[in-house]
Amino acid sequence: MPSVPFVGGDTAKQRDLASDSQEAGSALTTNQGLKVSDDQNSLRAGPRGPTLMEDFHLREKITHFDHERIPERVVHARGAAAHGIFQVYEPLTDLTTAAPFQDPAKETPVFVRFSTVAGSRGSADTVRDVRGFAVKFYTEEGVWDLVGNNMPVFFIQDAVKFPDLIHAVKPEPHNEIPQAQSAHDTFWDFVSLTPESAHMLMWVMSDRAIPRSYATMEGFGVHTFRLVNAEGKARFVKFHWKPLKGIFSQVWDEAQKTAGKDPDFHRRDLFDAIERGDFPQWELGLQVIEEEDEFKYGVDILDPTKIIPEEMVPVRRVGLMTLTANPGNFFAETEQVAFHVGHVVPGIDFTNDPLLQGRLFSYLDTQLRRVGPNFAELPINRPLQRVDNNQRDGMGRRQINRGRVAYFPNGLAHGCPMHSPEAADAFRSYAEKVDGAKIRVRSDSFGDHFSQATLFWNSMAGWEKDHIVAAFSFELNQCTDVVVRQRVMDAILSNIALELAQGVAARTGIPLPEARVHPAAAGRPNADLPDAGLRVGRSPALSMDRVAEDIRGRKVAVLVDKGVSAEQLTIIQETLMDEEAIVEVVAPTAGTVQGGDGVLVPVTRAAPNAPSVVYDAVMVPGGADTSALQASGLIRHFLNEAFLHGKPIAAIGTGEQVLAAANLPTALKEEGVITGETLEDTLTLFVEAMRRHRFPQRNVAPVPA
Ligand code: HDD
Repeated sequence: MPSVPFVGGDTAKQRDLASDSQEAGSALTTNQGLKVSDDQNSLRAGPRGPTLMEDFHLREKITHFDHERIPERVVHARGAAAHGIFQVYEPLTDLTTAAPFQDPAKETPVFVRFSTVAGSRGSADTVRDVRGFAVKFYTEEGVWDLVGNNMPVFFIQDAVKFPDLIHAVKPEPHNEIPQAQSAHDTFWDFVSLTPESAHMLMWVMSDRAIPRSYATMEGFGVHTFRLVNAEGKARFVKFHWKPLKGIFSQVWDEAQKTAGKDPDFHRRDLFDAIERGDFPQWELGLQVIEEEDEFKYGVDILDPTKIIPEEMVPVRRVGLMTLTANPGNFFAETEQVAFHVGHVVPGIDFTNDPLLQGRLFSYLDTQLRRVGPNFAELPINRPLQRVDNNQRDGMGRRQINRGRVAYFPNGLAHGCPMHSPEAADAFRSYAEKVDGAKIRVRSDSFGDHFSQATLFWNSMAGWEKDHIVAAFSFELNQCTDVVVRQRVMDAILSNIALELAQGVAARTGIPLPEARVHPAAAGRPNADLPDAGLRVGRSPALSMDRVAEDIRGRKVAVLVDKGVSAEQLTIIQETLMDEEAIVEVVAPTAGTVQGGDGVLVPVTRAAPNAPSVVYDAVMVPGGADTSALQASGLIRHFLNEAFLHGKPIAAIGTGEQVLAAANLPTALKEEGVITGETLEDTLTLFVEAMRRHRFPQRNVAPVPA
């Protein structure tokens, strides 16, 4: 499905929110409505005297300020969000009665919040972490929250372990170090004693954990849910979000540097893209499994540490989500939005996945603590339709429920509001038959912790494997406890793939286990489940080794200084902007530079403010003289770093001398360093190279001359 530009106006939710916004140009008042005569001087006894208690305006203003924060989310504190719409391609009435899936003409408003998990609210965007991908659908039958991640599995199989997992990954409690990182002893101590985390560890040590942008991430509902149709027939379903821009990441060194140079990198990218009309889009995909096929795929579909490979159950793309507007107020919308996996609409239901079951408790509980008992009344959380029930009062109540009846059954209010036993659009839980003894036991069918970790490894391209080895090695080299380091090797890595264990051993100095733990001892293969070919195979869908369809939204730095050919620069800008790339002219200093052809060239950003890590590719035009550019240490550093991070680099004519001054090899066309071509050919090759995103074989920066 082609990317569809959004042409509509505000979504129904944005119109709903707009009714709350302040009048423009109004006079400053206190919270009691008094016009304020002076907001810059507090009331005091004489010009040099003490401030008076009586100054109610000062006290009100300061008190409100003192109470401006609410508790940050215990996980997923750092995030950014946007409004948009979802549209289904064709009615899915055979599968579900869920409101967003009935009518292709219907635009369902959504609010989507992306997040990291471990860091606090002020932490950097580009840390190695799972990304939250939470979608609130404002349907005409109520709010549905699909609270997913950018990885399809999770670390643990049972919600009772969640506080332990989070305590282990968060900063260590005695010194609150390190911020937003899993690279420390307590995390690796926990996961090495929790073999069910092996598959998820592969995902978080892959480049999936350092996305280039939110728009280039996949999303997953993780658990198996149910779709229920009007006849009451249920099927199992896994939800996927497929980004139309493709799946692309940074590289680790780049991500770390971006965290310092632009901690708001992802937030800024999302905000800027929406402001310029480059609306991020994802297709919603469904993997639908008939109830009778529940045990057909060699894994327990209730186990959140497993995927059903797309090659076994294809992902059917059923609709398109487009993010069209930024929030008007970060706190009121992005901070106060309250997601809950238990917010579902008729036609969607749960399964007995023990992680999902625990989440069904946790999200409501956390919203009550974080936002308060009336969180659902806040503008960003309230459904589009009227809410009517007998719940009353509590802190921050907005609704004024008139009358004396707040109970059911009642006669005094004619039985209203009444429940709807007959209504087809009322929510009814799927009548799954449940019968079992009360036990604290995990099903044996959850026991195979390694096959899919191996499947993931087998499915990676060579460069992806290199990055995974490097990531495990980096993390373990940050760990100081030798027992922890060795346990990761013995209990986790050596059970996934010998090649992986050997690679990490070589980079960390951790000895390989003397006798490799036999896979059977580590809980595989699982004798209870039919082998559906999954353990030996590959799943190409897991690899990120792909080429983008276009370069829309990619950021190119064009390096210039005095002497640059303004004519070449114009052609470069026009060609790349026709491709909807973003082109910024970067020079050692801000302002303008004198082009070789006498034209003054405006500079977008000065090199100290324009680190190479925030660009996807770099181009150096020629001109009468590039000596000023060659002499700049910042420019040489820029080029070296871009080279190290595998970015497309092109130089035209005398621009090549700048590459030479930076000691870059110039004969590497296959690896995305384009030189020795005409301007036209350079641009064609450059766009092609940008569609490949990165050239990961270049992992060593040349030493600057
Ligand atoms: Fe969670 C937030 C996703 C397991 C408890 N979670 C939160 C958010 C996302 C996820 C996207 C941020 C929502 C937002 O943007 O406001 N969480 C997941 C996924 C999981 C998962 C995909 C596994 C499949 N979570 C999980 C478990 C528990 C929680 C097992 C507890 C038993 N999660 C929470 C929470 C949070 C939360 C404490 C923190 C803030 C919030 O809910 O609103 O309730």
